[in-house]
Amino acid sequence: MSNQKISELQTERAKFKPVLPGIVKNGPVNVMPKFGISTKGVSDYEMVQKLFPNTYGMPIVNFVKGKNSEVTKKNIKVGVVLSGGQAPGGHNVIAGLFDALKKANSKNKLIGFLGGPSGILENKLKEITSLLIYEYRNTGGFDIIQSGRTKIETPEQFEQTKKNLLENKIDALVVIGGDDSNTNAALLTEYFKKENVNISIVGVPKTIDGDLKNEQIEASFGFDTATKIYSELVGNICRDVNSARKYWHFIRLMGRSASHITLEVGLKTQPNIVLIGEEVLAKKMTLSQIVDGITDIIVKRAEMKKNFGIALVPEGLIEFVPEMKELISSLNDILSENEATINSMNTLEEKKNFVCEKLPENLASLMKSLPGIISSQLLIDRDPHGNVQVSQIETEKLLIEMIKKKLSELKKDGKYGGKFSAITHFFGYEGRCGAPSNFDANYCYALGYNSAVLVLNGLTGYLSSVKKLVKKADLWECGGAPLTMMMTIEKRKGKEKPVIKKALVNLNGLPFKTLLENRDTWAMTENYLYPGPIQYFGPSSVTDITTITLKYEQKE
Ligand code: FBP
Repeated sequence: MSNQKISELQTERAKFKPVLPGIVKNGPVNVMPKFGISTKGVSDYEMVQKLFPNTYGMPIVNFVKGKNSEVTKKNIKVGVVLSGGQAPGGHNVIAGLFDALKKANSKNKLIGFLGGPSGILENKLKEITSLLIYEYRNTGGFDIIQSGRTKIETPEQFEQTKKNLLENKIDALVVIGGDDSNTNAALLTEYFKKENVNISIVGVPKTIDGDLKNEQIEASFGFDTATKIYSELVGNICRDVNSARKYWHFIRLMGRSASHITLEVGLKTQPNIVLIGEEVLAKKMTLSQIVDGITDIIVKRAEMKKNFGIALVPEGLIEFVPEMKELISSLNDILSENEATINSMNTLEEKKNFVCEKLPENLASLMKSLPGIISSQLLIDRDPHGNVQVSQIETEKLLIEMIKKKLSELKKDGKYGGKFSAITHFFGYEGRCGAPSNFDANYCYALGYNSAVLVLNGLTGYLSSVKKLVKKADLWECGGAPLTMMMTIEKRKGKEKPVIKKALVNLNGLPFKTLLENRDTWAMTENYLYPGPIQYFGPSSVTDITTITLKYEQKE
């Protein structure tokens, strides 16, 4: 162990032994894969099938009890890579993977590729040993091997990956990532099949955003811990607001496009306003309609002498406002088609003028009407997958600016007599590396352990799937879901591409319906809830609770 000092909590938390699902708890030798019927994609079936001729249609796998001594005979070397944004519990995925591999055969090896997928391309790696993993069990962060957002998608990158994995004698690669990283894992699997490369690829569903879920994947790991951390912070602000009674707090919450995080935190803390991007899209709301709705609540509360409140704003909101969605999509195309020209420009003003000339008239005037800070933020570099980096766009400031304008108009007309003093927050990075909750510590360990069982059974192109998550951990079910069954076709960087379908907030689902039923009351009252910090020790009613989202979704 290194001499680095660790906190008291870390010392105690290192002793936590994750509970394994009963089905795999006696090791990989005591389970057998049971195959279901063949699967198909989510939509655009023909096109997806055409793009994945060798891997499309594979069956779902469930692990059942059985003797499988073959898995102990092989002596394999597995690579693991952490891809994309951090999410609490990543270290436990690696711990579970490591323990299962060693349980099957002590000669099995686990190799970590450093700094995300670029570690594979640049051949930067280190062996995960029992001494190394010991320090990271039940801790947050991805620092054991770090993460990165490089993607492996071009034929040259596939070739380089093949070369490096073969040279390192890697038998299987476990990709811990979100929808985009697992899309690339699916493409790599297809490439290896085509090239007759005998290396298995297995994915693990990671992202705090909660948008990598479907019938086979009930939750992505990290969502539970991150939302608990944000809920603690929002709850604390609710209490501050109710004590001081003088500010409106606008809190933007991470989550990329989907509003799952905001919805979960909203249900846990019951603030006055909870905006949901998916609702804005469904109702085709304009920015000024959103602003009118918020302003109406501010005015009504002011009439009750309540010049304070809390509004939650999902970071992806801006992408769901139809006019903004159209603007962002046109900007994405212009930026990718004119990358070199735009990069050669020295000032933001120059870039803005350039894109405005290329935009259709209505979008150019929308771009020009936005506050300078927002229009500049819309032009920042896209991520390697071509997505706009919504975490860099301060939507809460845009809303406040527009609300202030509206309130001063109302004041002039004698329709508003209150005071509006707003404070902004952005909670995102605060939650991504938190020490995993008991749920995430167990779930991640199970996902990692299960990914090893998939690999040991020679399966490839699967996402580690651990289900029945509202039950106790020892009752969870384990198996694998083919990556191609999650695929659809979407436009990325101006081109039609196969992608894993992102799960957005279901407006007919119980989590959103619960918000809908309560939000008018929450708007006018101070029915705030204070969830407090994550508890790692104490009664199971507080240490082992899962998210409201998962609980309600499983009820449906
Ligand atoms: P992943 O989809 O890679 O898990 O990322 C999650 C996330 O935290 C988003 O919520 C956020 O928009 C984004 O990462 C921020 O990215 P970065 O870490 O590059 O700033």
